[in-house]
Amino acid sequence: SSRPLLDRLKIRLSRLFQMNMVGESSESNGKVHRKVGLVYDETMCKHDTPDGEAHPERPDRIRVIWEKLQLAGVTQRCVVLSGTKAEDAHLQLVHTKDHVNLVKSSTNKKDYQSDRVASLVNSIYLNGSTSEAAYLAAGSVVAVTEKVAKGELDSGFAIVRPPGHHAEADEAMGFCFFNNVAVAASYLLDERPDLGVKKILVVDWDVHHGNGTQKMFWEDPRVLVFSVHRHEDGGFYPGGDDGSYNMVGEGPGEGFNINVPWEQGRCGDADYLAAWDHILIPVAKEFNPDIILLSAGFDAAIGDPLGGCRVTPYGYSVMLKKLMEFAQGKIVMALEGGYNLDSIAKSSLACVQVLLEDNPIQGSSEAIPFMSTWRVIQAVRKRLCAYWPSLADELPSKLTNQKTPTPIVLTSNSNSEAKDNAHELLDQMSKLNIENHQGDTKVSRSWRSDLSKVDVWYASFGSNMWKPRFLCYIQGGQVEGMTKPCVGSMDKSPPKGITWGTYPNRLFFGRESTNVWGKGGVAFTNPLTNPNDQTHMCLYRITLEQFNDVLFQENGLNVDFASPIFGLTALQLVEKNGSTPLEADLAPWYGNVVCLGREGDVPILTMTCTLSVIEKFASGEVPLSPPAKAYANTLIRGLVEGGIFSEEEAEAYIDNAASKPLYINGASRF
Ligand code: Q9C
Ligand code: ZN
Repeated sequence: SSRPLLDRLKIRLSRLFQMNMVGESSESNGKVHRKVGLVYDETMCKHDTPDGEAHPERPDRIRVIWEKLQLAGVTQRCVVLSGTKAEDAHLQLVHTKDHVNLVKSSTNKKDYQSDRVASLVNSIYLNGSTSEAAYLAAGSVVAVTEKVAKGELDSGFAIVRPPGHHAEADEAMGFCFFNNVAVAASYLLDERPDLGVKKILVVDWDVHHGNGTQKMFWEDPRVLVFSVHRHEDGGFYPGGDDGSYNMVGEGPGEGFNINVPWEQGRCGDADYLAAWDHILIPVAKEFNPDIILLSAGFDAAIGDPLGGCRVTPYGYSVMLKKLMEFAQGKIVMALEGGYNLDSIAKSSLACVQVLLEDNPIQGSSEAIPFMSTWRVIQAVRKRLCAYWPSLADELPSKLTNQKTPTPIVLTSNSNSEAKDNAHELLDQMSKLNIENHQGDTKVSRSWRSDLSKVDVWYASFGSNMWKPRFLCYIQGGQVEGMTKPCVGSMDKSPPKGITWGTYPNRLFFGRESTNVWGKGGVAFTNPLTNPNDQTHMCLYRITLEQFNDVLFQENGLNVDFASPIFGLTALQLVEKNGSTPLEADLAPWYGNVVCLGREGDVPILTMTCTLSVIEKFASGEVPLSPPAKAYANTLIRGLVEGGIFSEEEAEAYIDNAASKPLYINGASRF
């Protein structure tokens, strides 16, 4: 394993220590603990990319979860099971014989490729251990499910990979080979009538739609499949109409398939809990399942590089707690996706603590759902109320009016006063600037007014993550650590929104000194993505006009330019191509605007160096250099005050970014 030695030692020590502790406490305090099963088997780590290329669905995913549970001392309080291989007959309850045989015999990429080229392009890789891992993943979920159904265990968590919910009857896709949860559900219903399970609720909170599971139980009223996922009108993986709320099942299964398709990313605890309170929980009460199988992907977690959502460990724990009220708490969690190692470990621990009925972890849900969330919830309720009468009531407007706006592009400037102020300021500025001719001012006036009508999210990864520092670029001024003040933007209105995101880009520090911070390297991010890399960014919603003023200041320019450095044409280009190099002499530092995605209609833009400069950093022609203390502290303050990291974690994050060499990677998107 690639875990640092220190971690392994810590685990050893805590294991020794906790063995004694548990021996004493479980007898002395007399509290009856719930029996929670955990499946973990290192063999499932052997499934990997054939030639060691980086991939988000990587072996360490299950290792970090297991180590987190060990370090927290919960594994000693659970029943730990090693992996069990699935039986072909059980796999064939939901898969075709051909598919099972294909996975069984697929010992290398070529074998598989020759048979099913199409499958390979649909987000699948395999090596000589894939088949074994896939059999273990499915068989382990079956084994723990059987034990929970029998009552040998109260609940369980199968920490397995490869994941399962995208796998269809005759197709591997989305990193999945066998549909682990579907196999387990069918096993109970078809093979074990003696256990008395007649109704199964499948809850799929993986950020992706559980297309495989949906299809397998499409006409089956014994299995109620509920999936909440990013959908974006079919634009988010696995895409198409399958994940829409109109897909309710057919024949006897009509009404027994429920999709909650988010229209946007950034959904967090508030959005998920709203879906729970106003869809899943009322339906679960009516359905009254005998057992719950949870497709527990943690890729809707905050910081996930693929998901782009913001569910916290606390949010997951509350969602799970609410499910514990059903089926006498008989819940089997099976890991699906989840690609931020830290997030999946923390979220898994929070969930196991719920299964153990430990004191709930601390957290708060101050945030309120997006407008789009209420829109989706109301649409789902309307579509399904014929089958589930508890969804028929209209939601109180007191509730649905409490919402954060869904981002949209401003098509007209509603704030004409602000505009006039900006003009006034501009006039004053131009009077002060002798080089700014009358004619230029006119041009300037119109570009500013045009760009003030367009909103963007400016994603910052350097000192601007600290809000007071970023505000210097808007309002002018100077904060601790800066050697000179900023002039600020023409339009001094504060950002209309602030949020955080994590992107698969490499953060690094380079160049020797700057005007504003003095000696030391400053932050850049590689415009090329790599799933192993992560840059945390603080997003500010500002106008494109303000974005230009930030760009001017970042590049040491005055803000009284006659034309924008990044106008509407450049914006169109960047949205199409991903990045746009700016005029090289004008913007020597942050001369590359990169589009990281969109939130609703609003593009997310960051500024970094160009690829040719990246090459110079990688070759050593331009130096990489660690940030000076004052500069690093500003980043740390931003990350801590933004709630992304503790101080120690933030320090480690910066240290890591400052000390790793920079490699030029191929661009890759998963
Ligand atoms: N543009 C699970 O989370 N992404 N699978 C493909 C193609 C595949 C995720 C993107 C994501 C699969 C289990
Ligand atoms: Zn997923």
